[in-house]
Amino acid sequence: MSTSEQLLARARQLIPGGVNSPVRAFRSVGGSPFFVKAARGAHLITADDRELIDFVCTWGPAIHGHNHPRIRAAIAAALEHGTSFGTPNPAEVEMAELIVKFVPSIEKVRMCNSGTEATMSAIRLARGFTKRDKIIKFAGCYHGHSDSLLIKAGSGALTHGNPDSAGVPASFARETIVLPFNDRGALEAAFAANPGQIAGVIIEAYCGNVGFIMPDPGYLQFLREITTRHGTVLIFDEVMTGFRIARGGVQEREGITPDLTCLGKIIGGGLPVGAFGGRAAIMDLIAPTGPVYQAGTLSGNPLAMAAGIAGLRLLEELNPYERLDVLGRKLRDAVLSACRAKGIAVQVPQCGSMFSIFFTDTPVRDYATALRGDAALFGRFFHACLARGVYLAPSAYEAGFISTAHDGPAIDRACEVFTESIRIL
Ligand code: KE4
Repeated sequence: MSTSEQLLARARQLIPGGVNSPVRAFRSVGGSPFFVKAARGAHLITADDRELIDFVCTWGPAIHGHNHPRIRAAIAAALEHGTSFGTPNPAEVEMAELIVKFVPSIEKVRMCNSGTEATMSAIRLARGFTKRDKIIKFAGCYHGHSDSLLIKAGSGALTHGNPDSAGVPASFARETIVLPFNDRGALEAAFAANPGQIAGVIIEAYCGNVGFIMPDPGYLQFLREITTRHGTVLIFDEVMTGFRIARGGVQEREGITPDLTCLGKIIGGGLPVGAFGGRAAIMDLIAPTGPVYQAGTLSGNPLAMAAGIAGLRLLEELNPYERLDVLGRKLRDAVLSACRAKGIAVQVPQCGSMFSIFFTDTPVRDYATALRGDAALFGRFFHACLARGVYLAPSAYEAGFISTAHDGPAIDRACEVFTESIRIL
């Protein structure tokens, strides 16, 4: 047995599925997950000493590649002074100043410890601000695993075929309206059917949890207009796209100003961090300045702040977004040309360092069209790439991520592997 197999056998005795997050379990692509003992740059090093080119990037945070020396040094320096104080610390102020500087729609921000906490808190805040109960989300969008949002969710929920999780009371689910992405009529109808009742709309403006799906031109502008018209809080869940699609996220690239924004992943530099922020008039309702309670023992802890600050400062210095888009286009073009040569239908939506691969001839613009992709073929493609040293997300319903560390040999080798893997499908 390989080291990974031995570890998995032990893990399965003690941890559900042997994993601490379902998407890691390879359930939709088949086979068994490998264990990783180290990571650096564009590579993972498995427990059996295989080196893999990594396009998961720990599900988004590693935009500078793994174990970047600047981030490592920042954590080490912070560690000299301790790990957590349970009091305000200077790094929290610096982090807040950076977030407000990068994301103009954010006037005030609260740190937490995961994307789930960020979106859960933003929903509660929208309800507290409007004194309404209903929220709108979109099929296939994943906003973490809080009860109100595990309805027709994407990512692992979709991968495992349980987009509506067990254990969520029907009374909770009734307050969540799920609409198709990219469908203006459905939005109009939902607001007409629930006048004065919709507290918030939460959206992944660029979807990254049902594969990668971008909005139709004008859709986000329409969403901003209709939520303003109805006094509904517009929440952009930029946990995945924040600081990745652009310095200021999708909202900067699209010129949209949401009322609240949820963040995570990149702002933690690989350590557990989430955040939510937005208009001061709304944020001031958060305890202790207002009646909407939200809290966290380790929120803003100095180690995670140090890692995140180092990562954001690097983004400020490097401004890598055009370079990342060049790498994304290289990958996209390699897959498109290989599939054309093979006669396989494929869609490769890509923007900057985010992409996904749908084996279908139908342009993918929502949950329904994403499901038309050939997930079994994706599974075969996934394993062909893995056998050749390239690790994609182990699900047809996830996005791929590229880091600045992929520039050079890694991206060239990955394009070769994609081409070879498609040729033998
Ligand atoms: P976390 O609670 O996992 O930190 O964040 C939840 C979340 C919220 N919003 C968006 C847009 C997200 O993509 C996520 C988490 N993304 C998944 C990957 N698709 C995390 C991977 C996992 O669940 O292990």
